Amino acid sequence: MSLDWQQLNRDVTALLKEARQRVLEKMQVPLTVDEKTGRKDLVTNVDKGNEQFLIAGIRRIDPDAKVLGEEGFGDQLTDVKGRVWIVDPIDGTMNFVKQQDNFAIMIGIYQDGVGQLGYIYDVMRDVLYHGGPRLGGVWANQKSVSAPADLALCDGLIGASGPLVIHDVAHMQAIVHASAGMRIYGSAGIEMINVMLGKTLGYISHLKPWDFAAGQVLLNTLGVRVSTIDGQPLNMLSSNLVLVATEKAQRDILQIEEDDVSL
Ligand code: 2AM
Ligand code: CA
Ligand code: CA
Ligand code: CA
Repeated sequence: MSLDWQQLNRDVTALLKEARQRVLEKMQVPLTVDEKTGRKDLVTNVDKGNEQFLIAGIRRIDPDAKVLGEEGFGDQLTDVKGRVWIVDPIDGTMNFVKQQDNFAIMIGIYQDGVGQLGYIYDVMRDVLYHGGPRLGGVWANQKSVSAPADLALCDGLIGASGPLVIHDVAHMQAIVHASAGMRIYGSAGIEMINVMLGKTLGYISHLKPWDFAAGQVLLNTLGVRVSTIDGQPLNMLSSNLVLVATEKAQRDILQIEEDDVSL
């Protein structure tokens, strides 16, 4: 049951590099785009093909593990016992379709619900963010990433999903108002990279496990808090209103939630 995590990391890195090449090749021909729940929730042939490719690779690397994939090619999970790989084959599908940029391939590896390794691959910039407790740090390709500054909410930019702000869910407008400004990138993976790099101090969005699994491992390794909007641990099998924030900004945002202030 003892696993060589360094070897596993090399295998996952090789798998992701190959996945990226395949995605770039498929981008040369017209995409097949379908709606999932509506016109703003898309899936393409590349999302599906890449998930199948990644899961086949994961089965070779770690045959005993369970796999949860957004597009449904993995296992049906009822619990998070044992080793669980969580896969988002294309994060930011709308960006992928409309911009051919600002999307990511993501994998999170958990053991009994505890994050072990995370991978967020910024495909167009060719930067693979990877790390976690099993590697003792976070890297952007070969370069070590250091912990972002612990900024208070008023001292930095906050990432958000558009609908939350428009509908003012969970005091989003008050939070944005208290920050230095809001940014919307349209990909949970790219948003979490920005927090890791200190470009934003946080990110708030309604997310599924495959949207936050990789980022949670990487961010926690850098001392960034990942919780529900109420400061509770995330449920790894359902949707969560996710709050990513530096320690100080998390405290500020939880205070706004508690005070129930509005603009
Ligand atoms: P996806 O592209 O993998 O679906 C867009 O704001 C971000 O939120 C993306 O990271 C997107 O992931 C995620 N997201 C989660 N649920 C979504 C939904 N129902 N529709 C569109 N994007 C969603
Ligand atoms: Ca999707
Ligand atoms: Ca996603
Ligand atoms: Ca996706």
